[in-house]
Amino acid sequence: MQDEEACMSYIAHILEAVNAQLDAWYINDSEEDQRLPHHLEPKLYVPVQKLAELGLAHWVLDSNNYEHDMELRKIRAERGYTYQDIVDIAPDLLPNYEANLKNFYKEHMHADEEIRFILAGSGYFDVRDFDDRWIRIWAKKNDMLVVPAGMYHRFTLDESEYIKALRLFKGYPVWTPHYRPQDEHPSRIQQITL
Ligand code: KMT
Repeated sequence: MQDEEACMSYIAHILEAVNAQLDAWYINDSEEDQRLPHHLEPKLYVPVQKLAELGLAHWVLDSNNYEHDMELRKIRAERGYTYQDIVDIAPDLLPNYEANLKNFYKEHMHADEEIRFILAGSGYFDVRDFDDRWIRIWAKKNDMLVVPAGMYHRFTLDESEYIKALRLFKGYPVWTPHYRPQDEHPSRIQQITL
């Protein structure tokens, strides 16, 4: 029975991965609560191919089994992700929650990739397209996302106000945000000359 359940859960995961579409859309510039979806009117969704063209990588993995997941092991080995830790973000879990959420939401880039595997909850990663327009990516449980080095982005919780994510990194982790503008930063120059 247990084997059967495990098998069904595995098949469900494969089907989900095959149909993997990351929910993403262009947003308005309203000053309303950042946790709202901020859709344009009418809504304008962004296909996953467009995200790939921007350099974003995405997988749907099995977060319930991430410690033993072979696909995750393969990605870590191939891309050199040697470090990992877990971050839990919610009003009652994160000290100085409102201030921290504001900081995550300030437009910035990093010198390295930002790799997040969502283990529970959900949140919005906003990234700039090549025309400098914001695309909102709704990252949910089982989504693994790589924001390339040098890409302007920001993060906010959504209305559920909870996310738990595995953070991965190549080597010793450096989380430093470099706030816009960063026109002279080598990672920024490399990103725009892709
Ligand atoms: C971080 O480093 O904690 C973040 O980038 C916030 C988003 S992680 C879901």
